[in-house]
Amino acid sequence: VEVVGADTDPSALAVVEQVLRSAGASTFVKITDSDQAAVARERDNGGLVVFVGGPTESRATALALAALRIDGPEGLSPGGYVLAADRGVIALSGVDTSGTFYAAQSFRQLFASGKSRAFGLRDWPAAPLRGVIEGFYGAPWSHADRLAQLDFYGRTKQNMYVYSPKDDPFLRARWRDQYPPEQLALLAQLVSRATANHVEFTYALSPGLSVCYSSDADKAALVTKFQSLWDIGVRSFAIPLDDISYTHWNCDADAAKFGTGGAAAGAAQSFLLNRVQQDFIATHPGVERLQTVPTEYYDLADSPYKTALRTQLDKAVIVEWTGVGVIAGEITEKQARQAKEVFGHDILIWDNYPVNDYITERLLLGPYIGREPGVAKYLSGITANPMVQAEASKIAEFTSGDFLWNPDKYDPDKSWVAAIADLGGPAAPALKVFAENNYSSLLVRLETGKPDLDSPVLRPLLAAFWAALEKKDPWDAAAKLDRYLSSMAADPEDLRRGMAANPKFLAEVGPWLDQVGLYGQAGGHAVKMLLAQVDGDGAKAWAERGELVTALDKAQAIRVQTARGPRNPSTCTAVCVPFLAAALATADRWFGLPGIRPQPTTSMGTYTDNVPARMVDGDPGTYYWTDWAPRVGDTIGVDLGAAQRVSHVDITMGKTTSPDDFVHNGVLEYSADGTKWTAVKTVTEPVISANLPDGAEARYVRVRVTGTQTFWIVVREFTVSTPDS
Ligand code: LOG
Repeated sequence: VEVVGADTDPSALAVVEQVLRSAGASTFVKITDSDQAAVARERDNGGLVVFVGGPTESRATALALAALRIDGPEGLSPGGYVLAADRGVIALSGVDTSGTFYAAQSFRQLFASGKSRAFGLRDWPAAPLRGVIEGFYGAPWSHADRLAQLDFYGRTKQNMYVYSPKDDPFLRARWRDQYPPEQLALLAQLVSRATANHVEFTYALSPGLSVCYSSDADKAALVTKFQSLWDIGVRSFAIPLDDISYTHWNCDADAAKFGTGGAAAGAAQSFLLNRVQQDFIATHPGVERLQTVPTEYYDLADSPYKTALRTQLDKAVIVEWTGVGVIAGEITEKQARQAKEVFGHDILIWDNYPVNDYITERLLLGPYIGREPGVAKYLSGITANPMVQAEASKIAEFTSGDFLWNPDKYDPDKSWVAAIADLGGPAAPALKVFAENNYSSLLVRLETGKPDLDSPVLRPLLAAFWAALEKKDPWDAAAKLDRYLSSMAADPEDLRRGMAANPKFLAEVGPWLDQVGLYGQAGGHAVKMLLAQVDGDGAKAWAERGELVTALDKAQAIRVQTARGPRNPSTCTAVCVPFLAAALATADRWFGLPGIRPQPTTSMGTYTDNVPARMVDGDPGTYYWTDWAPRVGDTIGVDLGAAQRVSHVDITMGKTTSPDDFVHNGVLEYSADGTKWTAVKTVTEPVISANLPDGAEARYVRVRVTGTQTFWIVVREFTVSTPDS
């Protein structure tokens, strides 16, 4: 029996009914809170009575809670709730309808976990705004993706979705254009799905590429566009101004009115936003606060631009900030407080995780880490910017949502395991192996300088294996390692079978999944090859070597089409390829082969299909081409697989049509262990030929960039010679 009020949240009720149905209930009797006699009768009959609705929805729940001597949700922060069960009664009571909806979600989770004892739960979110901003470059999510995401946010108690895909023309390139009716109808569907999930749908319009800030016509165009979305039910709006130039005006009127420079840009933006605030936000009761992304969204350094925003932009506007750095390795409570001060407005974090638009060869499937709890508590909240792969983004989104609800208790590892279980269902073990080898959590980007965190399970297994091999007693360690490598090799089949019900996920991750499988296979052959060598079985070692090379070549030949061009997926990053290269080097020394199969290394991305492998292919006609100008600290080089005597290095950079694409300020250096480096000479020319000191031992040789430059880098060949080669 369900006891509801006239205003009981329908979505909460739907969740409750779904849970009860999955538990075998086939008939529901619904009675309303005004029918107290019926309520009393049903309770006396001994059936399960479920009260749904907090003080604003149903009067009956409060009486039921009182009978159980449990306090109601009054006084909890928005979204808070009480969920209690005892003596045949279950009560779900939110401080608001969202709270009741979250009570229903917790009820679902508790039911799934099989806990059936009496319990009482008081629960509320730490951060007011918790969610996702679809704010990446590249193919926008599909309509079906978005519907699935909105349901997922509801399930994970997140309450915000910002609609801001960079490559949707109606949002940026052609922001003034009105939507055709069929597009508006799709947006209306998203809005109602968001509402059903207690998610605020924010419509974000980015006029910065062409707007004239002082123009009445452009202000009117913004307001007209917003009005068309208001008319289909949108109640939250944003005007992002990130990734535009403020040294350039789109109209002479702006130059005349505001002048030039950062202060002028801040004044111009404040002028326009304040007018939208007055003419649209202030005239639409029931609308949420306007949000913006400033052009300086990535730091805390005060500037003429920030001063202008701080002093001129209406205080009602919420300002988004990515932390220090576009991809912030960590965000501290202190920084959050400073952000509020320097921007002079309430701050919502635009968190660039797990977004992969700048590193399209990777999937970022690790948990959300590196944010102090105070960040969630003292700011308006966080919206995570996800990957172009919507389904695969759910792992990281689950964990950021978890953090935002209760940051003090957040445990990234536990949350991650729960996220895997939620997405993978019965295939969770296979999904875990896959995610472990795409565990590029915060983050590999240059700004952070952090080591790669990929393959946390495989890494120690490999270290133990090498150590055991050294002691000539590799058998136990090999068996453990082989078990894990087998699970990688089987992963494509296991996951495709186990997650067949989620074809979208499988399509998104296909090339990465195939690569994990091939690295698992290649790794298995590497182990067998090295064991055969210990056994002195050359024929077997040779056969395994052949299989290893075949699988490795296949893994490196995989291409995935991305917005930045074709890419070789990067899975098991900085773990699998170095292991396989080291295994080959070890075996080849044993076979007495010349034995250098150098693997290219780089800290930078790849322009189109000019992959790093092309600088070690022996063909000066092909080249590795980075896809951005290097920053100080960037490196390109080779990994020889194992430390060995080296005598000479030849590097040829640049090409006829891009003669300046070489390292203009750098240093050539080598290292046996990847930690201690020895400098050979400075690099200022496109062609380098250098002798290394007598007796030099190296596994790694690289060029490290020491000065800034605007040119990208082309490396045609990077060759290392040994004394006997
Ligand atoms: C963009 C964003 C992009 C992200 C990562 C912001 C505020 N804007 O550098 O659309 O997804 O970086 O590449 C950005 O982060 N600009």
